[in-house]
Amino acid sequence: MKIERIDLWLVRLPLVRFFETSFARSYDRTFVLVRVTDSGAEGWAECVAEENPFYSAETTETAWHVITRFIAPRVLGRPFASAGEVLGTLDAIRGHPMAKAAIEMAAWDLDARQRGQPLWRVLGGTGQPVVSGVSIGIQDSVDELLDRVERELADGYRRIKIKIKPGWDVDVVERVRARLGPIPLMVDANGAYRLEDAAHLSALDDHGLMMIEQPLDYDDIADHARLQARLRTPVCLDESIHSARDARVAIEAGACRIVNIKPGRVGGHAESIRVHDVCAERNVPVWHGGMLESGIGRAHNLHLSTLANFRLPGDIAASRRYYDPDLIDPPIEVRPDGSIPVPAGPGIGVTIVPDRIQRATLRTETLAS
Ligand code: OSB
Ligand code: MG
Repeated sequence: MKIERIDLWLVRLPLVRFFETSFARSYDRTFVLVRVTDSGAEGWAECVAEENPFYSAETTETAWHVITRFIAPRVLGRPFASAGEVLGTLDAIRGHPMAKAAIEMAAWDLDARQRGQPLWRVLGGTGQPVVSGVSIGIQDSVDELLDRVERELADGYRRIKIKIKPGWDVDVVERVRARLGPIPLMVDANGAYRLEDAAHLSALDDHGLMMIEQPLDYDDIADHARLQARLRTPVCLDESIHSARDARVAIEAGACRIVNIKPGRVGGHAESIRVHDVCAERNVPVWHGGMLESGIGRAHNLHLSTLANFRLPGDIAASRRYYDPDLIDPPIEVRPDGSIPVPAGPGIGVTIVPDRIQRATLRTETLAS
């Protein structure tokens, strides 16, 4: 495989409904779309960096800059035996995992298509349908949230995650339990708490949550270990894990009992597999997170989610929760049993609609060897 050309699109899609976390409310999603080409064969991926540096330090603009100035010159025209070699050629570039992952994941799609294989097969997955949960943002009222939780369960989703922040946490969980009983439920704080909040957070222990995701700061592991020692609820790390080494260090420190994998956050599929394996060796379950991806990123996530240690429902979900229309047709759909079939066919296996990309495009750039 050789990447002869890279095309970038900066696109903006309206969200079907706003999405609110502890750090921001968004009404649309702006992201960088990537296509890599080798003698007519294509590979596609999207960069999960957001327009603002609130989830992580990267933004759409830093990703564009790093891809065009530093990543493209290192990968264009270079022969790769497989896409698994791409990330290693970028070692001189510190950080910027989302920018690296965008190119690396597009290379995996290209590699799989050239081999005539579905992506899950080259990643080492099973290709079995993926059990899906949903992530429900902070709402204007608890009643609104309860209605949404009910609707998602009726659609078949097998686990509910609600976003929390100070002032929207223990009471909200209590009301969800009071109305809906022992549903598979978890919470995600996106780093909104401090270790001093441990006593308050321990009230969550009475509610049988599957986990609390990223309660403390985005770059913290040590205080998560102190917090986990004080909670019965398993801590899951998202923002804090950027590599297999981070996962190993966090597990050894007792900072988490579950790990969220997002390939964009760790530099792509190859590093995701290493995170997956580090966790599997230590009997720590992983699950697949989401970054409000279009169908292109969502398809990548589905294929990766079929590796054996993805033992808990992921934040994958159907296209129509996010974009209508999606950039792919047919869209990703969830079955009544809450599972999502993995697209068949070579690579990510979805059909991209060029017109829809065109309509969403703010800027493009082409890089060639
Ligand atoms: O923390 O998992 C997160 C969305 C954007 C940024 C961070 C997160 C999220 C989600 C949504 O929780 C997951 C999804 O449905 O794509
Ligand atoms: Mg999260």
